Amino acid sequence: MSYFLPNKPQGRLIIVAYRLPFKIEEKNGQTKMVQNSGGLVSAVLSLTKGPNSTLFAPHQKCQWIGFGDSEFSAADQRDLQTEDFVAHPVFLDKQIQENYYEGFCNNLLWPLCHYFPSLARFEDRYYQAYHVANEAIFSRLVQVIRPGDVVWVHDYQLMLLPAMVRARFPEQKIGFFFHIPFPSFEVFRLLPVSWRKSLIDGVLGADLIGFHTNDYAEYFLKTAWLVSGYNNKLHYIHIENRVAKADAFPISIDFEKFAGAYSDPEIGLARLEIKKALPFKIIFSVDRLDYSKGIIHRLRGFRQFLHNCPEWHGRISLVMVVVPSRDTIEQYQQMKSEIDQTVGTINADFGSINWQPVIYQYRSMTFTELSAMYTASDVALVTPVRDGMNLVCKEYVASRADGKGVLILSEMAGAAAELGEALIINPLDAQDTAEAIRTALVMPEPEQAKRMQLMRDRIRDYDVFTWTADFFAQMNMLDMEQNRLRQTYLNDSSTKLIRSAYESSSRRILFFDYDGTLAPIVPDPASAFMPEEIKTLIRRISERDTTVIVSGRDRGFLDRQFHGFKIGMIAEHGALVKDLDQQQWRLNENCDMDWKQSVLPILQTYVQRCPGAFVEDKETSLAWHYRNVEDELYATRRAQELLWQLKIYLQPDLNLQILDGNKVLEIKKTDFNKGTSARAFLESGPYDFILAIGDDVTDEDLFRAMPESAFTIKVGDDMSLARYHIKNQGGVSQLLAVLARGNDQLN
Ligand code: GDG
Repeated sequence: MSYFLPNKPQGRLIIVAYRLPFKIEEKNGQTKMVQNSGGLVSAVLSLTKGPNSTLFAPHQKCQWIGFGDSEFSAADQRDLQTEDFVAHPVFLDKQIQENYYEGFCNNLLWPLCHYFPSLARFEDRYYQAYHVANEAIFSRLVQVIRPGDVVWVHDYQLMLLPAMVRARFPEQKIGFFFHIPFPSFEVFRLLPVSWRKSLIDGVLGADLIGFHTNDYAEYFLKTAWLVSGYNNKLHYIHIENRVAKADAFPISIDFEKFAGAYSDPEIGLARLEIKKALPFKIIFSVDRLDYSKGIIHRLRGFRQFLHNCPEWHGRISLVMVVVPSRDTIEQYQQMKSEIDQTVGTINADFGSINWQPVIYQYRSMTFTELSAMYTASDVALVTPVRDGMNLVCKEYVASRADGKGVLILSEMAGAAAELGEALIINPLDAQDTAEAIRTALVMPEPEQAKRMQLMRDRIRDYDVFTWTADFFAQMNMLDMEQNRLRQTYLNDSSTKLIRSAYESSSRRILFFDYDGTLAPIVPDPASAFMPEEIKTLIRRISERDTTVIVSGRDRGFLDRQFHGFKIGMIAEHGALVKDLDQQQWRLNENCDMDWKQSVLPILQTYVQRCPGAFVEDKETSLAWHYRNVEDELYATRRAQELLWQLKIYLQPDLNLQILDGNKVLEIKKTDFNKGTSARAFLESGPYDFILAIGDDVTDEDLFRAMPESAFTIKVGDDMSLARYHIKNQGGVSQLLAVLARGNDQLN
């Protein structure tokens, strides 16, 4: 996989996350920084030191801002650095910390994003503390940041921060990554209106917003639209004068670290010890104590398996390690007692003096122990009821350098989107889990190896280093695209520029789209007429300059609207052309219309399925309009469905194309478009002033066909190739008036 990496490093990398990348240990009265071994830390290191280090200024340590505990407060800032990182700890008042972290983060955002709304607590004091905590981090960042630095904010604890940075430092490059699931709008909307808006607006302060899966990115895009009114196209979101992007970047692991562990002698010894102690099939699970991890459901599935398969009694054990976490919270304590009890009951009901079905440990493991368990076990049971990604399953797969082992994976983990060769289960379904355990235990080794190989290749190709490189490559590309994507609205100075170019030129050509540009969009297309003011202005302009109407309309309609004008016309998206002399229409090609018979019935079906939609049968095309459908969201979905079906259904040799226009899908022959027909007009003379204006997706062909020097203008705020935007159709007449005035002075 190759990525775009810029040659010119700009600034430093500033990571902002809840936790700092190291712990402080005290030895002989001296403080020592011990770097965390987590994936994010080494991934970040690869950005400032490894093959991707050209992304940032050379020889600069990574700056890392996060919350510090009491050990940090005792340390001097000068000591808070290692060879690679400089830590900037932020301290919170104990009460604020509690309301912020235990409260808003873990009693509200965490359960909500993991689809446990009944556990969510909506307290005002939590929200206030969340603000204070984000502001405290921001104040520290202000002391650290320099122009050109890139800020990368992590996770649900800091959703307000990107907007704070954007407001103070509008030009700063900001990335944001959300490590947990982003829920569907139906769940996110449970938050109070002002809270959900500030969270979404907060995140939208970033340039690039990353999620683990495409689903989460889509949920976020929809939420951003419904909560804050920002529309998106192809993952790009238009926010006033800039463009942000939300996309999927599935986090991964340091593949080689886990793959290499298999042949590490110390790990090999530990593996032998395990196999000696448990001389039968081993099923392994490890996770933090959390209701999202599905620990109780896993035990139910295992119990069901023991019930279904007595032949396996005495021949397997489930080694279940639960790592202590948040156990000061009452909910977590209750969950722990429930786990203790369930394990006890299973062992009592099915075990014997010689055999314990569940070996349960409530503790954390060293890396050696963990790798030994990964490589010793026959089956890994990863069954979260919700998980942003889940790295344990990727680590298990990477560790199996021997090609053995079976992964059972919950469909609710983000990782399931990438690891389709695992046995995918619904963790809430005990029978499904039990059946998968049985299948895993009898899976032949060649089958295990085949599945492992495919999953291992995939994780090796997209490891945590590729993940960071991918994120920053996208960030740089977005930076380069900004100018093209940015919506520059026509203002006084650009209008003046156009006017003076107009006045100083001698041979001018102007292209105008009709619907949505010269005439407002109205429910009945037959009554979309130009306001008198616009009609007069166009007449005045066309008397002096070459003026061309470029429309999707049929020729009869255009003839009626521009009767008596000295004007060129392009109808049906370029299929028909009428030159300035107004003599006759020319058909762009020999349009064989037989294809219509096969398309019309599909369009009519969608008229039935989407009340309010209608079909327009034009001379050279068919159009399915949905501008009159009341429920816009529903209509847009139906349009996408129809688009998809047409793409599948239409035979390639029909040479048809589908134009996804403004509330219309139009099907026509491929060999022409608004741009190709406009070019023929352009070639008719050496023009020194060229202007093209339109509102529709099909007008992008027109803009693309224009030379660099042309003034291209998009009506509306959708993404466009045009140089300028005008907010809405109402703004067009002002521009025409300026041109017509220029026109008058020239006359
Ligand atoms: C979030 C999201 C997303 C666990 N116990 C021990 C231990 N671990 C290591 C594992 C693994 C990591 O912790 C846990 O990975 P998860 O993916 O489950 O991550 P979360 O901490 O829940 O955090 C999650 C992740 O962010 C990344 O974006 O995947 O969905 O919730 O690396 O190996 N490591 C050792 N001993 C243990 O006892 N050595």
